[in-house]
Amino acid sequence: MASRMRCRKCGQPAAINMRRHRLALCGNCYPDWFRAQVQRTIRHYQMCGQDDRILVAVSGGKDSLTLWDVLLHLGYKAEGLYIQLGILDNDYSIESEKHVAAFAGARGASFQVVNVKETYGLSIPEMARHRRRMAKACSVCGLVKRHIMNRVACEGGYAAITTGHNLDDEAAVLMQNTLHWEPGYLARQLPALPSAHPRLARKAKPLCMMYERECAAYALVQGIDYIYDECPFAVGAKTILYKELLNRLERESPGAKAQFYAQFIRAKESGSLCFVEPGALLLHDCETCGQPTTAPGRCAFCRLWHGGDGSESLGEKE
Ligand code: Q46
Ligand code: ZN
Repeated sequence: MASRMRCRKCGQPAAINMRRHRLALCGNCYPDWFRAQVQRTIRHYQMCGQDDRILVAVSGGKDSLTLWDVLLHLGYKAEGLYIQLGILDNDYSIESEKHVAAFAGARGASFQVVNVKETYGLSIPEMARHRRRMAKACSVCGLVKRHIMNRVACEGGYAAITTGHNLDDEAAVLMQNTLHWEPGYLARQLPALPSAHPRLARKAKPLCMMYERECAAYALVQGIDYIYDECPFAVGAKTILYKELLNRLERESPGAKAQFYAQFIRAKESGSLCFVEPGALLLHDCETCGQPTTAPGRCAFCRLWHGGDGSESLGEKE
């Protein structure tokens, strides 16, 4: 934050100084600037049209609520999807759901909740405990969330599902995937992922060009009441280390993070960087749920529940 600097637009004391843009703005002028940046990203990557119904995956954290707030201000028909994961440490899931409900209530925005335990019989920590081969709850959680988001988006006829990933998230994932040379992940890392199948929803990350601190500043000046606690399973995540490394780079060289990510995306757009993902275009219908899957038979989500990959299944509720 910049206490002695003045807002470039109105001359009032600045609330945020963005060294990468050489731009300081006050709390009144900042939200419009932020929204204009996000709108530009949405248009450039053709994430959605002004009349489309969009689903926003919300966790109750600053980024997803910031995204929802921005989309509503920009006039998009943005409806929330909150996935109740059943994470009870520090009442994380209970508190995060309350924040989502309060946010939506204050803005008259509509949202739906999918409660994982009520729908499938086990919460995410319970699934992770049953499934010892998957060491981390995050592996199960990511799989379950992707499945639910896609199902809700397709069944509800939404034009796209949007998530609150910011530039720091994307740059950290890019660093991780580059250090481990993961061509499949690098191929799919895009601001907007078009649908490759009628039952695969379009995915978009409208905040992907905004720094995490810029999103936090937006939430602050807009008075968005988000959950400060991180998910307890996020502790020790590798991406946190990559974020720290990138922030060190950023301190030495303002704009370095943005350059790293944006140049990667530009190189892919221009065709100068191209990853060939074997079999990527060949999608099969899961024999159990019908969602697209890269291998014939059951999708990864259905294998988790009903078996089919030689490992213990979690059983069925329905
Ligand atoms: S919610 Fe789920 Fe994250 Fe928590 S359990 Fe891991 S993946 S850290 S985005
Ligand atoms: Zn399936």
